[in-house]
Amino acid sequence: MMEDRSKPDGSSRIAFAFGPLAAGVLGVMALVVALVTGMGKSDGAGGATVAANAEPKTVEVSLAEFAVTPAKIQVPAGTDLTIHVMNMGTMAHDLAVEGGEPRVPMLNPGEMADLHVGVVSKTTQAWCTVPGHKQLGMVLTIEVGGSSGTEVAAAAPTGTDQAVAPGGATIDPNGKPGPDWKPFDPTLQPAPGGTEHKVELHATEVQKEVAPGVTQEVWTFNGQSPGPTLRGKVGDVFTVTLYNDGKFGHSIDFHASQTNMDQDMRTIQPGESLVYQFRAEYSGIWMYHCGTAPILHHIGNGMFGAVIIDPPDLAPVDHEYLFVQSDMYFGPNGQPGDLTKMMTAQPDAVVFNGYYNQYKFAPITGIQPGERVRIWVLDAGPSDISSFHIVGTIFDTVYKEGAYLLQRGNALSGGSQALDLMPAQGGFVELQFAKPGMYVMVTHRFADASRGGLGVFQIG
Ligand SMILES: [Cu+2]
Repeated sequence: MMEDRSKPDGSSRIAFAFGPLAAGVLGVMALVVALVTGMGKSDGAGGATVAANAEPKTVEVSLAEFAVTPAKIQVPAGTDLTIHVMNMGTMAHDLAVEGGEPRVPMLNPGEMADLHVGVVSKTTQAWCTVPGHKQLGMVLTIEVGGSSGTEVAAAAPTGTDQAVAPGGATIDPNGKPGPDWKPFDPTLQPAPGGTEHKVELHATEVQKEVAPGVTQEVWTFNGQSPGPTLRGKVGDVFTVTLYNDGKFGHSIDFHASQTNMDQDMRTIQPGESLVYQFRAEYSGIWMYHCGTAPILHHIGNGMFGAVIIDPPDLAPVDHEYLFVQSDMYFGPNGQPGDLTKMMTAQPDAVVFNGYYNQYKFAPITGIQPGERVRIWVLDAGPSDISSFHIVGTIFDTVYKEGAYLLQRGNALSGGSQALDLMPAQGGFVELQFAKPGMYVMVTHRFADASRGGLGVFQIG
């Protein structure tokens, strides 16, 4: 043991170092033995009152991705229960009894703490409060019953039966964006000069309006979703410093790079930083995203963005835009998205650049008929597809996943009506608007257009 951080309220958190062998042994101990031991009558812990005749017991449980082991403990009514909690996982976890208290602090891998539940009189639950971890199965049932105090060997939790309350925030169908809302500027800036790009990204969780009447805790890079766009040319070197300014572990995965995931893409805890350097070897529009488990939750909550590496000899155009499509699964207002919904891939909203019907509320203007327009599209998912189309136009140039499907001026080329993208795919289209007036852009997967995947170009 390296350190004993006893706290005045009687709870303690102990950090200990152990090698892989010891970790394995401890893990097996936690799984197989799951100790139930009688301990001293009064441990002086704060919280619940200890009845004079309460039988004290200490039960050992371990936390890992994504389970509490054992998943169920059984104690006789009236037991003065203490849970010895060990984090045997590779991420930070905690454990809080239903209602939020009592709880143990966030434990880093290898740390342990005692959770004094107090006298238990009815069946209750405790779970890890890191968003998404409960839904993935990190729930402990404390069952009151029997008289022996024996532990029930628990089956592995499935996760899917630990559904959160149904529902979540709902969009006001006749609503408008709130007074503080600002549309996400879809204008794409040209690549900055030079061949080396230094970028700072800060992982943060922020409150953000994402639809009329819906504010979510959006997980972001630099407070925005999609995150900042990085742009350069083949051969350029990007040196990205990722700072974790958030509450939870986060990481970053650049699809534009080729590297090992255990180093550059490792999860860093709040307060930590890492440097991720890569040389762009291929052109294209590349997704980047947080890769911390559960990845579905981190992407679904907004942690994605685009890296654009211009193809050689990219022709100049009059206007260039970027639309990142993503699917959203609302939690209650002010909360992160609902991981259980994400696992069913039935979104509440499908959005361009992070807001429901964003460019219907704030149409894109400033384009004249006949001007060349290039539109980059990235499907960030996490799960939905895209069929990008602009009503009343034909694309004369289409570039998808590193290759031109069509190129203007090629006498053998026809035209294109939609750019189809799977999650994590991207490309661009080029077009000219024929006449002044209104042109609607959609994902032609119309169920998604009706869920917010729609915008307007006001031409002329
Ligand atoms: Cu993350």
